[in-house]
Amino acid sequence: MNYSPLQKARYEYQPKLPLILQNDINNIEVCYGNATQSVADQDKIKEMFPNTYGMKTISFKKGSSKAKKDGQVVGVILSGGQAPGGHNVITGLYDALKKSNPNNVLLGFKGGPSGLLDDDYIEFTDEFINEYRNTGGFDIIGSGRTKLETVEQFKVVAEVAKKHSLNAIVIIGGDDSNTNAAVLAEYMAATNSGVQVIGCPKTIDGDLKNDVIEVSFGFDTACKTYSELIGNIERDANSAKKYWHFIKVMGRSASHIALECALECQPNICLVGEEVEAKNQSMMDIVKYIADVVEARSAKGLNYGVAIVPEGLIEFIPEVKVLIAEINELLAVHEKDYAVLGTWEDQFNFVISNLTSNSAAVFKNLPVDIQHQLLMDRDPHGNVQVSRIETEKLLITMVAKELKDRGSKAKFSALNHFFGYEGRCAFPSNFDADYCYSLGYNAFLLISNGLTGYMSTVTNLSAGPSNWEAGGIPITKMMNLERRHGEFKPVIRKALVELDGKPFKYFEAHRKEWAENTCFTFPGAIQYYGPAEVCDITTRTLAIEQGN
Ligand code: FBP
Repeated sequence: MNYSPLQKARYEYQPKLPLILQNDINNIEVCYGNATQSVADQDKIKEMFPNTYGMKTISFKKGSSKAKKDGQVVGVILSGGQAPGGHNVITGLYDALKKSNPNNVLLGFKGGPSGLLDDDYIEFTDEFINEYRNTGGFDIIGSGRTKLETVEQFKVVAEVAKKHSLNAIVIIGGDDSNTNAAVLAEYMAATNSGVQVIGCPKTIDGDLKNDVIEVSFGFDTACKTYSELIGNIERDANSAKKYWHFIKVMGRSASHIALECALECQPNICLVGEEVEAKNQSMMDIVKYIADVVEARSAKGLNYGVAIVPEGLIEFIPEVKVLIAEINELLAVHEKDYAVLGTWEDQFNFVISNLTSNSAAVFKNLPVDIQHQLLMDRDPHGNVQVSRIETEKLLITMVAKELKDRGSKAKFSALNHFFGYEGRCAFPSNFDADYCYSLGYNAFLLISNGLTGYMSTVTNLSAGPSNWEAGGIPITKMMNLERRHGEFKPVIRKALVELDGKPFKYFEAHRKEWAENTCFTFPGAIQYYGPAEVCDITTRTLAIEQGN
């Protein structure tokens, strides 16, 4: 294999650990904090997780370790969408495990949760793992979106674990995948299988977040990658002065990525799904707002601009949200009836006749492409696949029509972009390389201390690795009940953009100025080498949240 100069250089990078994890593993002592409760639906979640509910928070201090260091056989999976840094979680876990005892074993199950069901695995060796240090992607073992939820599946996992004498499984994933981790941990505890389950918080979307998970890994690198591209487009727009660029960025539900890119690039418009929902803004309200900005800039001779559109916006627009919920329910309940419909006309009529009159009217008014996209298969967790709905094109069409209806003289020549997959496998930024390595290393400490049903946590993240703190949080603490596939299920609550949070408030205070004038900022490409204030900075969101 040929390596790029950067890949060769990144192999030499030594990720930084929090000070506590730099101690000899024998000198790291586990500390138990307060007992926890789920964020909502406490009684029901407690009933569903009798063995893993209410556990204490975990931190570590220098002291004498009672951890089990030998005979550790750990399995690991990558689950869900790719996020930069996943390889470093595995290398951190591997290094801690081998440091503890070189005879300890790490198995990587391939292709996500299905690797555990199919017993498709590799045993990591130094030679193999070294090829993946500090690199992007999930290709070390691959990923997948299979949901582990049935007792039959758990039994298979337990058999596979028994076959390999696994004492722990680490699930590296987002909110849905860590929901899988919690359910699996409960099953393993209830059946006295002796298998511990530990989660690691991954997702570029940044919506796996709470008081102890300050950010999910991959968010930093993905946002920096998108922001570089958005900044470049801003400079192009400012040079040519003839196009409006509508840029959809990933983030299946929450608008954290869009907001972070806006904070980094200061575009003319950034829509925030959570605000749209809170203010009950209809599709036409959004279109009118954009048209107003286009006209205001045009009046100053600025017939160009950049608008950031979060991928999840469509699900926050009240009338579309109701429509999607009705379609989800319909497709879940009438799955078989719908599957046999052969033509688009039959599908269209079936959907229209089963929707409420309001939703049927909304559906009929959407362009045919969007209608098709709203009916596409759900992902295995029951989510509509928003990355495949072309909201940015829909907005361009509707804004152009609105300007025409107004008899506007504004020139509106618009181009659409979608930045999604290109951000998910970049070489992890120094922040993500360090954070992920620490999460993996820390996961081993949770395992060796006999814990299960926990998520690995590293906190105080804007203060630099030497000030980071390591620990664990019970996954059930983050759970509530949500409607999925037509039933209520226990899931980790998604962290949406908080409209009274400091990052949104900062954006809100500046957006008028950014809309009417041209205040673009150009973050440039991720820098891996050079001054710390360029290379080691984290996101604006985290910096603003933590007052740095
Ligand atoms: P995860 O939540 O699994 O990390 O995935 C996030 C994401 O990148 C979303 O931003 C996007 O909507 C989705 O994955 C795309 O999924 P797929 O890779 O299956 O097309």
